Amino acid sequence: MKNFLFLILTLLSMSSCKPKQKPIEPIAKIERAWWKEGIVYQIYPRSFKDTDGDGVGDLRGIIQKLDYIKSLGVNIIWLNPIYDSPNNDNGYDISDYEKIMKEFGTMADFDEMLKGLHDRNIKLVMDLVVNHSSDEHEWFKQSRSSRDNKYRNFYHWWPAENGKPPHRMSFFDENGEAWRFDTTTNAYYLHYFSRKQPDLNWENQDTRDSIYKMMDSWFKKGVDGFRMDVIPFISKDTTWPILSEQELTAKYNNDSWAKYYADGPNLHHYLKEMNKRVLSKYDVVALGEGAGVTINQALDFVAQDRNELDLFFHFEGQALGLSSQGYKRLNPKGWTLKEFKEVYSKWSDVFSEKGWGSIYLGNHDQPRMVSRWGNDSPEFRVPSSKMLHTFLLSMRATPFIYHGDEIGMTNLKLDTITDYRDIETLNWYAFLSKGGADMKPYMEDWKITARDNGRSPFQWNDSKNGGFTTGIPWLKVNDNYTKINEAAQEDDPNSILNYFRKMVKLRKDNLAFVYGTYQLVQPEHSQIYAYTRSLGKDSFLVLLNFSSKEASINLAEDMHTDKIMIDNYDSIKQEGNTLILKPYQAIIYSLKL
Ligand code: ISL
Repeated sequence: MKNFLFLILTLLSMSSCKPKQKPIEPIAKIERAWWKEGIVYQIYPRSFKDTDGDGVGDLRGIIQKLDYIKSLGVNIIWLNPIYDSPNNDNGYDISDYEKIMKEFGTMADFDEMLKGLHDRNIKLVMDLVVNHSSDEHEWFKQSRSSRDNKYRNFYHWWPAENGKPPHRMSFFDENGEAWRFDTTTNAYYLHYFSRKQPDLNWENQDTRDSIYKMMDSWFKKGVDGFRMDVIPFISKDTTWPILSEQELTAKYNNDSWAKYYADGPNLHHYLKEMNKRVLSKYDVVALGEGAGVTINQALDFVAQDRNELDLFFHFEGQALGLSSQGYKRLNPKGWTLKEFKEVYSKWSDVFSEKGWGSIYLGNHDQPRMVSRWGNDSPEFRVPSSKMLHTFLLSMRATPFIYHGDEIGMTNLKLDTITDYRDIETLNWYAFLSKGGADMKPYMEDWKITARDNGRSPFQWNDSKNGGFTTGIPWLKVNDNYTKINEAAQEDDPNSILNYFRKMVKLRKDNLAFVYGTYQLVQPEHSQIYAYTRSLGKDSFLVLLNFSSKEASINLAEDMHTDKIMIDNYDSIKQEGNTLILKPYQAIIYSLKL
Protein backbone atom coordinates (compact mmCIF):
# COMPACT_ATOMS: atom_id res chain seq x y z
CA MET A 1 0.00 0.00 0.00
CA LYS A 2 2.76 2.40 1.02
CA ASN A 3 4.68 1.59 -2.16
CA PHE A 4 1.54 2.06 -4.21
CA LEU A 5 0.96 5.52 -2.68
CA PHE A 6 4.57 6.42 -3.29
CA LEU A 7 4.26 5.36 -6.92
CA ILE A 8 1.10 7.46 -7.40
CA LEU A 9 2.72 10.50 -5.81
CA THR A 10 5.86 10.10 -7.88
CA LEU A 11 3.81 9.75 -11.07
CA LEU A 12 1.75 12.78 -10.13
CA SER A 13 4.81 14.88 -9.52
CA MET A 14 6.25 13.74 -12.86
CA SER A 15 3.06 14.39 -14.81
CA SER A 16 2.84 18.00 -13.59
CA CYS A 17 6.10 18.69 -15.53
CA LYS A 18 7.31 20.72 -12.57
CA PRO A 19 10.93 19.96 -11.88
CA LYS A 20 10.68 21.90 -8.61
CA GLN A 21 9.23 18.97 -6.59
CA LYS A 22 12.04 16.47 -6.55
CA PRO A 23 10.86 12.88 -6.58
CA ILE A 24 12.00 12.12 -3.06
CA GLU A 25 9.79 10.08 -0.79
CA PRO A 26 6.96 12.16 0.63
CA ILE A 27 6.75 12.51 4.40
CA ALA A 28 3.36 12.00 5.94
CA LYS A 29 1.07 13.63 3.38
CA ILE A 30 3.57 16.26 2.39
CA GLU A 31 5.91 16.25 -0.55
CA ARG A 32 9.45 17.15 0.38
CA ALA A 33 11.08 20.23 -1.12
CA TRP A 34 14.34 22.08 -0.52
CA TRP A 35 12.46 25.28 0.24
CA LYS A 36 10.39 23.55 2.92
CA GLU A 37 13.49 22.15 4.59
CA GLY A 38 15.56 25.29 4.11
CA ILE A 39 16.29 28.02 6.63
CA VAL A 40 16.17 31.49 5.15
CA TYR A 41 18.43 34.35 6.14
CA GLN A 42 17.19 37.73 4.96
CA ILE A 43 19.78 40.31 3.96
CA TYR A 44 18.81 43.96 3.65
CA PRO A 45 21.85 44.87 1.56
CA ARG A 46 21.77 48.57 2.36
CA SER A 47 22.47 47.80 6.00
CA PHE A 48 24.62 44.67 5.87
CA LYS A 49 28.21 45.63 5.09
CA ASP A 50 29.70 48.62 3.29
CA THR A 51 33.06 48.09 1.60
CA ASP A 52 33.55 51.35 -0.30
CA GLY A 53 32.95 53.85 2.48
CA ASP A 54 29.84 55.52 1.01
CA GLY A 55 27.80 54.61 4.09
CA VAL A 56 25.59 52.18 2.15
CA GLY A 57 26.01 48.41 2.26
CA ASP A 58 26.99 46.71 -1.01
CA LEU A 59 27.33 43.39 -2.81
CA ARG A 60 31.06 43.22 -2.11
CA GLY A 61 30.10 43.46 1.55
CA ILE A 62 27.98 40.34 1.17
CA ILE A 63 30.83 38.63 -0.70
CA GLN A 64 33.16 39.51 2.17
CA LYS A 65 30.76 37.89 4.64
CA LEU A 66 29.96 34.71 2.71
CA ASP A 67 31.82 32.49 5.14
CA TYR A 68 30.02 34.11 8.05
CA ILE A 69 26.69 33.44 6.34
CA LYS A 70 27.71 29.84 5.73
CA SER A 71 28.75 29.49 9.39
CA LEU A 72 25.18 30.23 10.44
CA GLY A 73 24.00 27.00 8.81
CA VAL A 74 21.29 28.75 6.81
CA ASN A 75 20.80 27.53 3.27
CA ILE A 76 18.68 30.13 1.51
CA ILE A 77 19.22 33.89 1.27
CA TRP A 78 16.42 36.32 0.58
CA LEU A 79 17.99 39.49 -0.71
CA ASN A 80 15.95 42.70 -0.70
CA PRO A 81 15.94 44.58 -4.04
CA ILE A 82 19.35 45.31 -5.53
CA TYR A 83 18.17 46.58 -8.91
CA ASP A 84 18.81 50.04 -10.30
CA SER A 85 16.72 52.51 -8.35
CA PRO A 86 16.56 56.17 -7.36
CA ASN A 87 15.94 54.84 -3.82
CA ASN A 88 12.79 56.64 -3.00
CA ASP A 89 11.75 53.49 -1.11
CA ASN A 90 15.17 51.88 -0.70
CA GLY A 91 15.10 49.85 -3.87
CA TYR A 92 11.37 49.02 -3.89
CA ASP A 93 11.16 51.64 -6.66
CA ILE A 94 12.97 49.98 -9.54
CA SER A 95 14.14 51.95 -12.55
CA ASP A 96 15.76 49.02 -14.35
CA TYR A 97 15.00 45.40 -13.45
CA GLU A 98 18.06 44.08 -15.22
CA LYS A 99 20.72 46.37 -13.81
CA ILE A 100 22.34 46.52 -10.39
CA MET A 101 21.92 49.67 -8.28
CA LYS A 102 25.18 51.59 -8.53
CA GLU A 103 25.51 52.00 -4.72
CA PHE A 104 25.41 48.20 -4.47
CA GLY A 105 27.95 47.43 -7.22
CA THR A 106 27.96 45.87 -10.64
CA MET A 107 26.61 42.82 -12.43
CA ALA A 108 30.08 41.29 -12.12
CA ASP A 109 29.80 41.65 -8.32
CA PHE A 110 26.39 40.04 -8.49
CA ASP A 111 27.72 37.08 -10.48
CA GLU A 112 30.57 36.63 -8.03
CA MET A 113 28.17 36.77 -5.08
CA LEU A 114 25.81 34.23 -6.66
CA LYS A 115 28.68 31.87 -7.40
CA GLY A 116 30.02 32.33 -3.88
CA LEU A 117 26.64 31.39 -2.45
CA HIS A 118 26.17 28.40 -4.75
CA ASP A 119 29.70 27.16 -4.02
CA ARG A 120 28.61 27.08 -0.39
CA ASN A 121 25.31 25.30 -1.20
CA ILE A 122 23.26 28.35 -0.40
CA LYS A 123 20.36 29.30 -2.68
CA LEU A 124 19.51 32.86 -3.60
CA VAL A 125 15.99 34.23 -3.59
CA MET A 126 15.59 37.71 -5.05
CA ASP A 127 12.88 40.28 -4.48
CA LEU A 128 10.39 40.70 -7.30
CA VAL A 129 8.68 44.09 -7.17
CA VAL A 130 6.16 44.15 -9.98
CA ASN A 131 3.07 45.74 -8.54
CA HIS A 132 4.82 49.01 -9.30
CA SER A 133 8.06 50.34 -10.76
CA SER A 134 9.89 53.60 -10.26
CA ASP A 135 8.61 56.65 -12.11
CA GLU A 136 12.15 56.76 -13.48
CA HIS A 137 11.74 53.40 -15.23
CA GLU A 138 11.87 53.73 -19.02
CA TRP A 139 8.37 52.18 -19.24
CA PHE A 140 6.91 54.97 -17.13
CA LYS A 141 8.89 57.71 -18.84
CA GLN A 142 7.42 56.52 -22.15
CA SER A 143 3.99 55.95 -20.67
CA ARG A 144 3.64 59.46 -19.30
CA SER A 145 5.01 61.10 -22.47
CA SER A 146 1.84 60.83 -24.57
CA ARG A 147 -1.53 59.14 -24.54
CA ASP A 148 -0.74 57.10 -27.62
CA ASN A 149 2.71 55.93 -26.60
CA LYS A 150 3.02 52.14 -26.83
CA TYR A 151 3.82 51.98 -23.12
CA ARG A 152 0.78 54.07 -22.13
CA ASN A 153 -1.13 51.02 -20.89
CA PHE A 154 1.76 49.70 -18.84
CA TYR A 155 0.33 51.86 -16.01
CA HIS A 156 -3.13 52.87 -14.77
CA TRP A 157 -4.22 56.27 -16.13
CA TRP A 158 -7.39 58.26 -15.53
CA PRO A 159 -8.05 61.05 -18.07
CA ALA A 160 -8.67 64.37 -16.28
CA GLU A 161 -11.54 65.31 -18.62
CA ASN A 162 -13.53 62.62 -16.78
CA GLY A 163 -13.24 64.59 -13.54
CA LYS A 164 -11.32 63.47 -10.46
CA PRO A 165 -10.78 59.72 -10.15
CA PRO A 166 -12.54 57.90 -7.27
CA HIS A 167 -10.36 58.38 -4.21
CA ARG A 168 -7.89 55.65 -3.38
CA MET A 169 -5.70 55.77 -0.33
CA SER A 170 -1.94 55.60 -0.75
CA PHE A 171 0.36 54.04 1.82
CA PHE A 172 3.22 56.44 1.24
CA ASP A 173 1.74 59.69 -0.05
CA GLU A 174 2.02 62.81 2.03
CA ASN A 175 -1.54 63.73 1.03
CA GLY A 176 -2.77 60.16 1.41
CA GLU A 177 -3.98 60.13 -2.22
CA ALA A 178 -3.09 57.32 -4.62
CA TRP A 179 -3.98 59.17 -7.85
CA ARG A 180 -1.43 61.74 -8.93
CA PHE A 181 -2.13 64.35 -11.57
CA ASP A 182 0.41 64.52 -14.39
CA THR A 183 0.34 67.63 -16.56
CA THR A 184 2.02 66.25 -19.70
CA THR A 185 -1.02 64.23 -20.71
CA ASN A 186 -3.62 65.84 -18.45
CA ALA A 187 -4.27 62.57 -16.62
CA TYR A 188 -3.88 60.92 -13.22
CA TYR A 189 -1.75 57.83 -12.59
CA LEU A 190 -2.24 55.37 -9.77
CA HIS A 191 0.36 54.80 -7.05
CA TYR A 192 -0.59 52.72 -4.02
CA PHE A 193 2.82 53.47 -2.58
CA SER A 194 4.78 56.70 -3.15
CA ARG A 195 4.34 59.13 -6.04
CA LYS A 196 7.55 57.73 -7.39
CA GLN A 197 6.11 54.18 -7.42
CA PRO A 198 3.42 54.09 -10.14
CA ASP A 199 1.38 50.86 -10.22
CA LEU A 200 1.97 48.64 -13.24
CA ASN A 201 -1.11 47.69 -15.22
CA TRP A 202 -1.32 43.91 -15.23
CA GLU A 203 -4.48 43.99 -17.34
CA ASN A 204 -2.17 44.66 -20.26
CA GLN A 205 -0.72 41.46 -21.76
CA ASP A 206 2.37 43.36 -22.94
CA THR A 207 3.14 44.41 -19.35
CA ARG A 208 2.86 40.84 -18.18
CA ASP A 209 4.97 39.50 -21.05
CA SER A 210 7.71 42.01 -20.27
CA ILE A 211 7.68 40.99 -16.60
CA TYR A 212 7.85 37.27 -17.42
CA LYS A 213 10.73 37.93 -19.78
CA MET A 214 12.62 39.78 -17.07
CA MET A 215 11.96 36.99 -14.53
CA ASP A 216 13.17 34.46 -17.04
CA SER A 217 16.44 36.29 -17.55
CA TRP A 218 17.18 36.13 -13.78
CA PHE A 219 16.36 32.44 -13.66
CA LYS A 220 18.67 31.86 -16.62
CA LYS A 221 21.37 33.53 -14.58
CA GLY A 222 20.78 30.92 -11.91
CA VAL A 223 18.80 32.61 -9.15
CA ASP A 224 16.71 30.19 -7.13
CA GLY A 225 13.46 32.03 -6.62
CA PHE A 226 11.58 35.20 -5.98
CA ARG A 227 9.91 36.73 -2.97
CA MET A 228 7.03 38.58 -4.57
CA ASP A 229 6.34 41.98 -3.14
CA VAL A 230 2.66 42.77 -2.40
CA ILE A 231 1.68 40.20 -5.00
CA PRO A 232 -2.10 40.25 -4.29
CA PHE A 233 -2.13 43.91 -5.37
CA ILE A 234 -1.28 43.19 -9.01
CA SER A 235 -4.94 42.63 -9.88
CA LYS A 236 -7.34 45.43 -8.94
CA ASP A 237 -10.92 46.30 -9.59
CA THR A 238 -10.23 48.53 -12.57
CA THR A 239 -13.84 49.65 -12.84
CA TRP A 240 -12.68 51.98 -10.03
CA PRO A 241 -15.92 52.04 -8.02
CA ILE A 242 -16.53 54.92 -5.63
CA LEU A 243 -15.77 53.58 -2.17
CA SER A 244 -17.30 54.46 1.17
CA GLU A 245 -15.10 55.97 3.88
CA GLN A 246 -15.11 52.63 5.66
CA GLU A 247 -14.02 50.73 2.59
CA LEU A 248 -11.32 53.26 1.87
CA THR A 249 -9.68 53.13 5.23
CA ALA A 250 -10.04 49.44 6.03
CA LYS A 251 -6.77 47.72 6.84
CA TYR A 252 -4.92 44.64 5.64
CA ASN A 253 -6.48 41.33 6.61
CA ASN A 254 -9.83 42.85 6.04
CA ASP A 255 -11.96 41.48 3.25
CA SER A 256 -13.40 44.79 2.18
CA TRP A 257 -10.00 46.45 1.92
CA ALA A 258 -8.58 43.72 -0.24
CA LYS A 259 -11.75 43.52 -2.30
CA TYR A 260 -11.14 46.89 -3.94
CA TYR A 261 -7.43 47.48 -3.62
CA ALA A 262 -6.06 44.01 -4.26
CA ASP A 263 -7.21 40.46 -4.90
CA GLY A 264 -8.83 41.63 -8.14
CA PRO A 265 -10.79 39.37 -10.48
CA ASN A 266 -7.74 38.30 -12.50
CA LEU A 267 -5.24 37.70 -9.72
CA HIS A 268 -5.21 33.92 -9.87
CA HIS A 269 -5.31 33.92 -13.63
CA TYR A 270 -2.12 36.04 -13.65
CA LEU A 271 -0.39 33.84 -11.10
CA LYS A 272 -1.24 30.70 -13.04
CA GLU A 273 -0.01 32.32 -16.22
CA MET A 274 3.24 33.36 -14.51
CA ASN A 275 3.67 29.84 -13.18
CA LYS A 276 3.09 28.27 -16.56
CA ARG A 277 5.20 30.71 -18.52
CA VAL A 278 8.16 30.99 -16.13
CA LEU A 279 8.13 29.37 -12.69
CA SER A 280 7.27 25.84 -13.81
CA LYS A 281 10.32 25.73 -16.06
CA TYR A 282 12.86 25.94 -13.24
CA ASP A 283 13.61 24.36 -9.88
CA VAL A 284 12.81 27.58 -8.05
CA VAL A 285 10.67 28.81 -5.21
CA ALA A 286 7.98 31.49 -5.38
CA LEU A 287 7.12 33.17 -2.09
CA GLY A 288 4.12 35.44 -2.05
CA GLU A 289 4.03 38.39 0.31
CA GLY A 290 0.38 37.93 1.19
CA ALA A 291 -0.48 41.46 2.26
CA GLY A 292 -4.24 41.75 2.66
CA VAL A 293 -4.90 38.04 2.26
CA THR A 294 -7.05 36.26 4.85
CA ILE A 295 -6.46 32.73 6.05
CA ASN A 296 -9.46 31.50 4.04
CA GLN A 297 -7.80 32.59 0.83
CA ALA A 298 -4.26 31.44 1.59
CA LEU A 299 -4.49 28.00 0.01
CA ASP A 300 -5.66 29.53 -3.26
CA PHE A 301 -2.15 30.89 -3.64
CA VAL A 302 -0.04 27.94 -2.56
CA ALA A 303 -1.94 24.64 -2.74
CA GLN A 304 0.15 22.58 -5.09
CA ASP A 305 -2.71 21.67 -7.40
CA ARG A 306 -3.34 25.38 -8.01
CA ASN A 307 -0.01 25.77 -9.87
CA GLU A 308 0.54 29.31 -8.63
CA LEU A 309 3.04 30.02 -5.81
CA ASP A 310 4.82 27.80 -3.29
CA LEU A 311 5.13 29.67 -0.05
CA PHE A 312 3.01 32.22 1.70
CA PHE A 313 3.82 35.10 4.09
CA HIS A 314 0.96 36.26 6.32
CA PHE A 315 0.66 39.48 8.30
CA GLU A 316 -1.60 38.44 11.15
CA GLY A 317 1.23 37.90 13.61
CA GLN A 318 2.62 41.34 12.93
CA ALA A 319 -0.77 42.95 13.48
CA LEU A 320 -0.95 41.75 17.10
CA GLY A 321 -0.74 44.55 19.62
CA LEU A 322 -1.28 47.28 17.04
CA SER A 323 -4.19 49.66 17.26
CA SER A 324 -6.60 49.81 14.34
CA GLN A 325 -6.63 53.60 14.83
CA GLY A 326 -3.74 55.71 13.61
CA TYR A 327 -0.67 54.79 11.63
CA LYS A 328 1.49 52.26 13.46
CA ARG A 329 -0.02 53.09 16.84
CA LEU A 330 0.21 50.55 19.60
CA ASN A 331 -2.86 49.12 21.21
CA PRO A 332 -2.55 50.17 24.88
CA LYS A 333 -3.80 46.70 25.81
CA GLY A 334 -0.77 45.15 24.12
CA TRP A 335 -0.97 41.58 22.93
CA THR A 336 -1.45 38.36 24.84
CA LEU A 337 0.34 35.06 24.50
CA LYS A 338 -3.03 33.42 23.96
CA GLU A 339 -3.64 35.54 20.84
CA PHE A 340 -0.10 34.88 19.66
CA LYS A 341 -0.60 31.12 19.99
CA GLU A 342 -3.92 31.30 18.18
CA VAL A 343 -2.46 33.15 15.21
CA TYR A 344 0.61 30.96 14.79
CA SER A 345 -1.34 27.75 15.39
CA LYS A 346 -4.03 28.46 12.85
CA TRP A 347 -1.43 29.50 10.27
CA SER A 348 0.41 26.25 10.94
CA ASP A 349 -2.75 24.17 10.63
CA VAL A 350 -3.99 25.73 7.41
CA PHE A 351 -1.00 24.31 5.56
CA SER A 352 -0.93 20.94 7.30
CA GLU A 353 -1.95 18.99 4.22
CA LYS A 354 -1.68 21.39 1.33
CA GLY A 355 0.49 24.36 0.50
CA TRP A 356 3.24 25.59 2.77
CA GLY A 357 3.78 28.55 5.08
CA SER A 358 6.61 30.73 6.23
CA ILE A 359 7.28 32.14 9.66
CA TYR A 360 9.07 35.33 10.61
CA LEU A 361 9.10 37.69 13.57
CA GLY A 362 10.99 40.55 12.00
CA ASN A 363 12.07 41.84 8.62
CA HIS A 364 12.99 45.13 6.93
CA ASP A 365 9.39 46.39 7.33
CA GLN A 366 9.10 45.46 10.97
CA PRO A 367 10.78 46.34 14.23
CA ARG A 368 13.49 44.15 15.71
CA MET A 369 12.15 40.81 16.84
CA VAL A 370 13.51 41.01 20.38
CA SER A 371 12.17 44.54 20.96
CA ARG A 372 8.70 43.63 19.76
CA TRP A 373 8.12 40.02 20.80
CA GLY A 374 10.78 39.44 23.44
CA ASN A 375 12.34 41.81 25.94
CA ASP A 376 15.28 44.03 24.96
CA SER A 377 16.21 45.08 28.51
CA PRO A 378 19.82 44.27 29.47
CA GLU A 379 18.52 41.58 31.83
CA PHE A 380 16.39 39.66 29.35
CA ARG A 381 17.63 40.48 25.84
CA VAL A 382 19.82 37.38 25.63
CA PRO A 383 17.40 34.74 26.94
CA SER A 384 14.41 36.21 25.14
CA SER A 385 16.26 36.39 21.78
CA LYS A 386 17.26 32.76 22.18
CA MET A 387 13.71 31.84 23.12
CA LEU A 388 12.33 33.50 19.97
CA HIS A 389 14.86 31.68 17.78
CA THR A 390 13.78 28.43 19.40
CA PHE A 391 10.21 29.27 18.40
CA LEU A 392 11.01 30.26 14.81
CA LEU A 393 13.18 27.22 14.21
CA SER A 394 10.86 24.63 15.70
CA MET A 395 7.62 25.60 13.96
CA ARG A 396 5.99 23.98 10.98
CA ALA A 397 6.81 26.54 8.27
CA THR A 398 9.93 27.73 6.50
CA PRO A 399 11.70 30.02 9.00
CA PHE A 400 12.90 33.46 7.90
CA ILE A 401 15.58 35.02 10.06
CA TYR A 402 16.27 38.69 9.49
CA HIS A 403 19.95 39.64 9.54
CA GLY A 404 21.03 40.97 12.90
CA ASP A 405 18.46 38.94 14.81
CA GLU A 406 21.04 36.16 15.12
CA ILE A 407 23.01 38.50 17.39
CA GLY A 408 19.97 39.97 19.14
CA MET A 409 20.08 43.47 17.63
CA THR A 410 17.47 45.81 19.11
CA ASN A 411 15.21 48.64 17.93
CA LEU A 412 16.88 51.92 17.06
CA LYS A 413 14.31 53.99 18.98
CA LEU A 414 14.88 57.32 17.25
CA ASP A 415 13.91 60.50 19.09
CA THR A 416 13.54 62.96 16.26
CA ILE A 417 11.84 62.77 12.89
CA THR A 418 14.95 64.12 11.13
CA ASP A 419 16.82 60.95 12.11
CA TYR A 420 14.31 58.78 10.25
CA ARG A 421 15.09 57.81 6.65
CA ASP A 422 12.07 55.67 5.78
CA ILE A 423 9.68 57.24 3.29
CA GLU A 424 6.74 55.57 5.00
CA THR A 425 7.42 57.22 8.37
CA LEU A 426 8.43 60.57 6.85
CA ASN A 427 5.33 60.82 4.68
CA TRP A 428 2.98 59.77 7.44
CA TYR A 429 4.61 62.38 9.65
CA ALA A 430 3.99 65.03 6.96
CA PHE A 431 0.43 63.84 6.36
CA LEU A 432 -0.52 63.68 10.04
CA SER A 433 1.11 66.94 11.02
CA LYS A 434 -0.62 68.73 8.13
CA GLY A 435 -3.87 67.46 9.61
CA GLY A 436 -2.91 68.99 12.97
CA ALA A 437 -2.30 65.70 14.83
CA ASP A 438 -0.41 65.70 18.12
CA MET A 439 2.77 63.94 16.98
CA LYS A 440 4.18 63.12 20.41
CA PRO A 441 2.27 59.87 20.97
CA TYR A 442 3.06 58.81 17.41
CA MET A 443 6.78 59.41 17.93
CA GLU A 444 6.67 57.33 21.11
CA ASP A 445 4.89 54.39 19.46
CA TRP A 446 7.13 54.53 16.41
CA LYS A 447 10.09 53.74 18.66
CA ILE A 448 8.48 50.32 18.83
CA THR A 449 6.80 50.02 15.44
CA ALA A 450 8.58 52.07 12.73
CA ARG A 451 10.42 50.34 9.90
CA ASP A 452 13.78 52.04 10.47
CA ASN A 453 14.04 50.21 13.80
CA GLY A 454 14.91 47.06 11.92
CA ARG A 455 17.01 48.75 9.25
CA SER A 456 19.90 50.12 11.29
CA PRO A 457 23.30 48.90 10.11
CA PHE A 458 24.57 45.47 11.10
CA GLN A 459 26.79 45.57 14.18
CA TRP A 460 29.91 43.62 13.25
CA ASN A 461 32.31 44.71 15.98
CA ASP A 462 32.98 47.45 18.53
CA SER A 463 34.94 49.73 16.19
CA LYS A 464 33.40 52.99 14.93
CA ASN A 465 29.96 52.51 13.34
CA GLY A 466 29.99 48.91 14.50
CA GLY A 467 32.40 48.06 11.68
CA PHE A 468 29.61 48.58 9.14
CA THR A 469 31.24 51.46 7.27
CA THR A 470 34.25 53.73 7.36
CA GLY A 471 32.02 56.54 6.05
CA ILE A 472 28.84 58.12 7.36
CA PRO A 473 26.15 55.46 7.68
CA TRP A 474 22.95 56.15 5.71
CA LEU A 475 20.96 55.50 8.89
CA LYS A 476 22.20 55.75 12.46
CA VAL A 477 24.03 52.78 13.90
CA ASN A 478 22.48 51.71 17.20
CA ASP A 479 24.58 53.10 20.09
CA ASN A 480 24.61 49.71 21.73
CA TYR A 481 27.02 48.35 19.06
CA THR A 482 29.91 48.45 21.55
CA LYS A 483 28.17 45.72 23.54
CA ILE A 484 26.00 44.01 20.95
CA ASN A 485 28.10 42.93 17.98
CA GLU A 486 29.00 39.84 16.03
CA ALA A 487 32.70 39.73 16.96
CA ALA A 488 31.93 39.73 20.69
CA GLN A 489 29.61 36.76 20.26
CA GLU A 490 31.81 34.56 18.04
CA ASP A 491 33.90 33.06 20.81
CA ASP A 492 31.29 33.11 23.53
CA PRO A 493 29.69 29.68 23.72
CA ASN A 494 26.67 31.20 25.48
CA SER A 495 26.06 33.95 22.95
CA ILE A 496 22.81 34.35 21.05
CA LEU A 497 24.80 33.76 17.86
CA ASN A 498 26.10 30.37 18.97
CA TYR A 499 22.71 29.37 20.34
CA PHE A 500 21.19 30.28 16.98
CA ARG A 501 23.71 28.05 15.19
CA LYS A 502 22.85 25.18 17.55
CA MET A 503 19.15 25.61 16.97
CA VAL A 504 19.65 25.73 13.19
CA LYS A 505 21.53 22.44 13.41
CA LEU A 506 18.81 20.90 15.55
CA ARG A 507 16.19 21.73 12.92
CA LYS A 508 18.36 20.48 10.09
CA ASP A 509 19.08 17.22 11.89
CA ASN A 510 15.44 16.48 12.70
CA LEU A 511 12.86 16.50 9.94
CA ALA A 512 10.17 16.34 12.62
CA PHE A 513 10.62 20.09 13.07
CA VAL A 514 9.92 20.59 9.40
CA TYR A 515 7.24 18.08 8.48
CA GLY A 516 6.08 16.74 11.84
CA THR A 517 2.60 17.29 13.20
CA TYR A 518 2.12 20.32 15.41
CA GLN A 519 0.08 19.92 18.55
CA LEU A 520 -0.51 22.67 21.09
CA VAL A 521 -0.11 21.67 24.74
CA GLN A 522 -2.17 23.57 27.31
CA PRO A 523 -3.29 26.32 24.92
CA GLU A 524 -4.72 28.35 27.80
CA HIS A 525 -1.37 28.76 29.60
CA SER A 526 -0.77 32.51 29.83
CA GLN A 527 3.05 32.43 30.08
CA ILE A 528 4.23 29.28 28.38
CA TYR A 529 3.83 28.43 24.71
CA ALA A 530 4.08 24.63 24.61
CA TYR A 531 3.70 22.28 21.67
CA THR A 532 4.86 18.96 20.33
CA ARG A 533 6.35 18.23 16.95
CA SER A 534 6.16 14.59 15.92
CA LEU A 535 7.08 12.55 12.91
CA GLY A 536 7.27 8.75 12.82
CA LYS A 537 9.12 7.61 15.91
CA ASP A 538 10.42 11.08 16.74
CA SER A 539 8.54 13.39 19.01
CA PHE A 540 9.67 16.62 20.66
CA LEU A 541 8.18 18.86 23.29
CA VAL A 542 8.93 22.58 22.91
CA LEU A 543 8.45 24.76 25.99
CA LEU A 544 8.81 28.52 25.67
CA ASN A 545 8.34 30.91 28.55
CA PHE A 546 7.26 34.16 26.91
CA SER A 547 7.28 36.07 30.21
CA SER A 548 9.80 37.81 32.47
CA LYS A 549 8.61 35.72 35.44
CA GLU A 550 9.19 32.11 36.39
CA ALA A 551 6.45 29.90 34.99
CA SER A 552 5.47 26.35 35.74
CA ILE A 553 3.71 23.73 33.71
CA ASN A 554 2.36 20.33 34.74
CA LEU A 555 2.90 17.78 32.07
CA ALA A 556 0.26 15.13 31.48
CA GLU A 557 0.90 11.78 33.16
CA ASP A 558 1.43 10.06 29.83
CA MET A 559 3.99 12.58 28.55
CA HIS A 560 7.47 11.27 29.27
CA THR A 561 10.37 13.58 28.63
CA ASP A 562 13.62 11.98 27.61
CA LYS A 563 16.68 13.95 26.45
CA ILE A 564 17.08 17.71 26.55
CA MET A 565 17.82 18.68 22.95
CA ILE A 566 18.45 22.36 23.65
CA ASP A 567 18.05 24.76 26.57
CA ASN A 568 18.78 28.48 26.64
CA TYR A 569 19.71 28.23 30.34
CA ASP A 570 21.87 25.45 31.66
CA SER A 571 19.30 23.79 33.88
CA ILE A 572 15.62 23.48 34.59
CA LYS A 573 13.78 22.98 37.85
CA GLN A 574 11.64 19.90 37.92
CA GLU A 575 9.31 18.64 40.68
CA GLY A 576 7.66 15.39 39.64
CA ASN A 577 5.72 16.15 36.51
CA THR A 578 6.00 19.89 37.04
CA LEU A 579 8.61 21.88 35.17
CA ILE A 580 9.51 25.37 36.35
CA LEU A 581 10.86 27.59 33.58
CA LYS A 582 13.01 30.63 34.27
CA PRO A 583 12.11 33.98 32.63
CA TYR A 584 12.17 33.49 28.85
CA GLN A 585 13.49 29.97 29.25
CA ALA A 586 13.23 27.84 26.11
CA ILE A 587 13.76 24.12 26.23
CA ILE A 588 13.16 21.25 23.84
CA TYR A 589 12.86 17.65 25.04
CA SER A 590 12.67 14.51 23.04
CA LEU A 591 9.72 12.45 24.20
CA LYS A 592 9.57 8.73 24.92
CA LEU A 593 6.75 7.32 22.87
O1 ISL B 1 5.76 48.13 5.73
C1 ISL B 1 4.62 47.89 5.99
C2 ISL B 1 4.05 48.29 7.23
O2 ISL B 1 4.79 49.32 7.71
C3 ISL B 1 3.77 47.15 5.10
O3 ISL B 1 2.47 47.56 5.14
C4 ISL B 1 4.33 47.21 3.71
O4 ISL B 1 3.97 48.40 3.11
C5 ISL B 1 3.79 46.07 2.94
O5 ISL B 1 4.15 44.93 3.61
C6 ISL B 1 4.41 46.02 1.57
O6 ISL B 1 5.78 45.95 1.70
C7 ISL B 1 6.57 45.77 0.59
O7 ISL B 1 6.26 46.72 -0.42
C8 ISL B 1 6.55 48.07 -0.14
C9 ISL B 1 7.96 48.28 0.43
O8 ISL B 1 8.08 49.57 0.93
C10 ISL B 1 8.26 47.28 1.53
O9 ISL B 1 9.56 47.46 1.99
C11 ISL B 1 8.03 45.92 0.96
O10 ISL B 1 8.39 44.89 1.83
C12 ISL B 1 6.41 48.80 -1.44
O11 ISL B 1 7.17 48.15 -2.41
